[in-house]
Amino acid sequence: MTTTRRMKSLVLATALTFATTLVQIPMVWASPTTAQSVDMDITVKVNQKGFLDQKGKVFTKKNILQLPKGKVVRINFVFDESLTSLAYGDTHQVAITGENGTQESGKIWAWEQQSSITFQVGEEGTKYRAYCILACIGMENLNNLVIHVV
Ligand SMILES: [Cu+2]
Repeated sequence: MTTTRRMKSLVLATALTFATTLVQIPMVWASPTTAQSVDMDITVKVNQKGFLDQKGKVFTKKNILQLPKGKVVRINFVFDESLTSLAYGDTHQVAITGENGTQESGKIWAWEQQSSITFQVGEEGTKYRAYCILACIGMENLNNLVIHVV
């Protein structure tokens, strides 16, 4: 009886530790933004050709994604593969790396077409980089979305 009870509390303690860890990891980056409201929503389409702006124009060195300094932005990554394309069966998952580390979106695919990353933008001149972390068709076009703070 005592052994069973001890076992139960041990299992519970383990489960609690695990649950707490699970909650804490995603909070590291997100913590400054959770209490704040979002200042700006930005849509970035994702397909095998690259990251595209709202009008469907690919982000390049000449078409750079710019974010306003200090604002809390929510970048919504939208699955944009064409139904007729092989890549329609693909899955993307985007990470953004910057001065405070890396934050990941959820997976986006045919049945779950949108996922976002929210963060507070740094000072003017700060740079971030976004890239797909899955092996996908067109991954060579999804490895370096340059984001500048203006
Ligand atoms: Cu991808």
